[in-house]
Order: sequence, then C-alpha cells, then structure tokens
Amino acid sequence: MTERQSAHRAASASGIDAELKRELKEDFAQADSDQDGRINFAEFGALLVGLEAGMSEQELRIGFHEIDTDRDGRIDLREFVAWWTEQ
Ligand SMILES: [Ca+2]
Ligand SMILES: [Ca+2]
Repeated sequence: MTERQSAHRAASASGIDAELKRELKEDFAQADSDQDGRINFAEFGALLVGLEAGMSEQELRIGFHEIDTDRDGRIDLREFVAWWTEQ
C-alpha cells in the first residue's frame, strides 16, 4: 500500500466524504490519459509508476485484475473509488 493510499483509506474510515470523492475523480481523470472514461492496463501502469509504488509488471497485473471487478479489462470510476475506499 502506498502512503497516498493509506491517507485515502484513513480519510474514508468514517465514510467517503465529498472531498475524497473529488480527489479520486481528479486522480481518475489524470490516469485516464486518452479520456475515454476508463483506465486500461497501460494507463494503470503509468498511474502506479507516477505514484512510485515500485510494483513489478506481474504485481501490476494482479492489482489491475483486483480492481477490475467486472472483468471487462478496464477500470471505471466506480471500480476505482471502490478500490481506494475498500477496507
Ligand atoms: Ca483511458
Ligand atoms: Ca471494469
């Protein structure tokens, strides 16, 4: 878990507030570099590299599949928010 993710999780301990949602939307929009409303694997990899998570490609793939709960190969905003806020 990254420091940033820990902060998000701490902030969400008492429920997702508007501020957190706004931040997540911004993070999502930044990661969605082709702006199609979904984060694909390449965009996800770039996001994690940007966060300096230091994950291997295999770890990235595992993480991606964990987040992509409907298994359509892309992460939508709902899945992204669930990932950050899930305990
Ligand atoms: Ca995209
Ligand atoms: Ca998905």
